[in-house]
Amino acid sequence: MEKELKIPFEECKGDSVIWRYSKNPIIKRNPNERIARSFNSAVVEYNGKFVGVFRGDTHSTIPYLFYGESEDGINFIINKEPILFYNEDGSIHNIEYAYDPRVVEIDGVFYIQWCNGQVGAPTIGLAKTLDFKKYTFISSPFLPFNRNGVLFPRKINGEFAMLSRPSDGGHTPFGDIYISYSKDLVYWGKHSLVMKPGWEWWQSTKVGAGPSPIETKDGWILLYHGVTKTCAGMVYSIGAALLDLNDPSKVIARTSNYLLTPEEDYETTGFVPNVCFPCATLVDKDGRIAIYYGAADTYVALAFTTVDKLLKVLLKK
Ligand code: BMA
Repeated sequence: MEKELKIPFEECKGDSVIWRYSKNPIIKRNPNERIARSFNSAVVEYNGKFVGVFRGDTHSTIPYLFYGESEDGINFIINKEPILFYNEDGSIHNIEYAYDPRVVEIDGVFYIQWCNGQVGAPTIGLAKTLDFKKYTFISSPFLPFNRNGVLFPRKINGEFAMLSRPSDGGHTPFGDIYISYSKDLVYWGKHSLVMKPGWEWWQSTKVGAGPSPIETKDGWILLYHGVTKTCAGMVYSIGAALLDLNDPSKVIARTSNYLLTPEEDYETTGFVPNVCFPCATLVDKDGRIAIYYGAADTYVALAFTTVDKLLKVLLKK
C-alpha cells in the first residue's frame, strides 16, 4: 500500500490568494555539477514520493530535462544525466533542447509535455512514462512555433485535450492560449481559442497556460502566466482563469489582478529578472494547493493557495 503523501503546505498569514513558501527558493543555483540553473519545472506524486521533471540549463546554456525526486516535495535530488526519450522503434529521440516541462497523470500513465527544439524551432514535445525510468516519445502535436503545451488531467468528451500557445519565431511577442483535441495523442485538431492577453497591463503582451488545469465543481481552474513589456524587459506574473468543464474553450472568469508578481529578490534578480512562471501544482483532498514555479529563470520556488480561495476570487464570491 502506498503511503499517503503530505503535500508541502504552509498556512496563509495574510489575505493573499497565493502566498510564497517561507524558505524559497527550493532549488538554488548549480543544483548539481551538470546544471547551472533549474527553474520552470514539474512535480507530481509517484510511488510514495515526489518526483519531478526539471528544466536544467547546462553550462552550454542549452536546456534539457532531468529527473529528480524528493521525500518531502521540497528537497530534491536531481539526476546529472538528462532524460533520454525513446521512439516507438527503440531508437533514441534526438533532443536539440528541451524546456518548460509539465507532467500529468492520466489513467496511470504519466505524460510529459515540454517545449522541444526541432531544427531550431520550438514546438511541443509529448512523451509518456510509467515509472520515470523509461520514457517514450509519442508525438509533436503541433507545428512550430508553439510553447506551453498543457494536457488536461482527463479526457473531455472522450478525447485528450491540450492547451498550447502557437506563436511566431519569437521576435515579436505574440501569445494566445488555444485548445486542441486528440483521440490518440498523435493527431490533434478541433483547435479553438481559449483566451487572449488581457486588457490589464500585467497580462497585455501574452498569456500562456501553466500547470495542468485543476477540476472543480465550478469548472477547470487554470493558473497561467501573464506577460507585460517594460523598458527593462518583460515581466511574468501569475493569474487564474476558470474554464467550462465540458467545453474549456469557454472562459467563465479570469482574474483582472495578478495573483503573484515578481517581488522577492529571487524573482526580481537572476538570469532573467522579473519572472514568475508556474508549471506544476499538487492538490490534496482538502483542496490545498502547492504551486511550483520558476523564478527569474534561475530558481524553482514554491507557493500555496487553496481551491476555495481561487474559486472565491474568480467567482467574486
Ligand atoms: C519564455 C520561456 C520561459 C522563460 C521566459 C522568461 O519565453 O522561454 O522558459 O521563463 O521566457 O525568460
